[in-house]
Amino acid sequence: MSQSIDYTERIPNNVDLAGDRRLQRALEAWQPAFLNWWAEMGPTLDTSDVYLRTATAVGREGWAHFDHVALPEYRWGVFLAERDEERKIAFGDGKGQPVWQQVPGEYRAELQRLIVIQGDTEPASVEQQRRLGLTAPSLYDLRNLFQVNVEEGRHLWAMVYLLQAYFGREGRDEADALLIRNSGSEDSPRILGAFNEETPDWLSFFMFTYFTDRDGKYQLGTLKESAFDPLSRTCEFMLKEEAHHMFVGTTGIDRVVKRSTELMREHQTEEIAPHGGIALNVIQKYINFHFSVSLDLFGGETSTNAANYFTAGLKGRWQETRRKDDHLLTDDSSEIEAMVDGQLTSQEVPSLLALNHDLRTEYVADCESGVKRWNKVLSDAGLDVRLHLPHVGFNRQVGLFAGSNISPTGEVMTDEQWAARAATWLPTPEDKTHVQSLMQPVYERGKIANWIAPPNQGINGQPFDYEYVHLA
Ligand code: BYC
Repeated sequence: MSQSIDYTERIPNNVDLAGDRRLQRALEAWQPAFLNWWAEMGPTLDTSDVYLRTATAVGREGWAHFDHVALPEYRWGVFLAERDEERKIAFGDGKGQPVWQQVPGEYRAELQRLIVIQGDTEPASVEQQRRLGLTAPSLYDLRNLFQVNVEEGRHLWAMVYLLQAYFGREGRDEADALLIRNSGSEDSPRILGAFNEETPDWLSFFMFTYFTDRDGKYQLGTLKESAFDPLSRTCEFMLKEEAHHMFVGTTGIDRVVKRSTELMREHQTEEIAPHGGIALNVIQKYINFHFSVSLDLFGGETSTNAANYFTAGLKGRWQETRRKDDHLLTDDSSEIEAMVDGQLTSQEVPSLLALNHDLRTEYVADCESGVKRWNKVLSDAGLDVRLHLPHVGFNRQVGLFAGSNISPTGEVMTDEQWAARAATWLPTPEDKTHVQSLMQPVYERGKIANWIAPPNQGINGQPFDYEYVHLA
């Protein structure tokens, strides 16, 4: 298999699609439905072209090419990381055996389900973000939004390829259904909770790309370990694209915090809303919300689904091969938080049951790195105030904390105490309205909205005032 991508095909790919007529026809039949979906549910802002990167090869070198591209003409396709002929299953019952190139009958339903859930999130995020182009703080940010959107579209292609290539008629039906469910729809919503929330403003977008895309990073990391090799190779390449999405989130929040500190200094007050800024306590509330909603994406802290996926070799742990244990976990136990008689405590459970918790713990540690960065911006500005991640039990709808009232600092609250304090912890309608009021588009080259600082550098070595987007 060659690692370079064939762009002469109707569907660019590095999987020799031309050599499999049946599959090629199935994907070519799905392509117009995808393009219709993009036209109807994709970005609402009309543009002539956008400075985008497109993958040219999946290897370490030279995998991206930058050019101005009309969005509907972006070359979505099917790109898998190179195959490692020697690859062996790293965990579970099949440990040490060769990885699978086909779907074993006994795991068909579970694998299909995992791929459908993963696939469902990708177009969902495009739908959630579709109106953001109307209010971008700069052409640079507008370009980044569209880069994220086209790549999420490609990640949908990645999952649809797997469904159509390996899951027969049911897979084709699931591929169609991925374009029929819609974010926030009453009748056919997206599968996971966070993907039915709105992304109504750019602060939410940066939080989403920081916290929710990072769940994507960790889930893809576990699917990359899968014994089903085509899934593993797909996820490996998706992870490369994902890094930019999280960069958008990390630096986006950096820049909002930086601008807020500037406005605080300039006006000698924390109350910067009247001066067109976003107060630090509002940024903290957005962190609280997006972090807690993203934690729900890990499923329950204890999960027999996760144990079964692991034992079967379908879904591993984050960096499975670097873990120093037996990769079977049948005799291991783990400590997780627990709620007993209304009190927060901890509990020993079999490690196999605690795999969602294990992944979530890795994720939380990674999330801390951004908070550290943003706090450095605050300390560099000579401020004592700090941003924090809330307690993992705060505002949860899924798992063992669902139904409990836990404050950001981890105290268990009564319903009355919660109701009295919730507005200080989560964005209120007033906070959202104010943030929304700041969302005025700035489409002049080199200009930036008042509520956010410009980036330290542009994209692909271009200056900040580059023509990243030509509007229609
Ligand atoms: N919402 O055993 P449990 C991304 C269901 S993001 C609604 O505790 P499990 C991206 C669950 O389905 C990454 N339902 O959980 C980011 C189960 O239902 P059944 C997406 C939920 O199965 C930004 C029941 O509750 N990828 O890529 O161990 C932009 C009990 O579940 C939720 C994946 O998630 C929820 N939040 O774990 C673009 C990877 N949580 O079986 C893209 C694939 C749980 O009783 N998915 N439920 O009917 C999985 O690995 C797992 O399905 C989950 C859940 C981690 C999601």
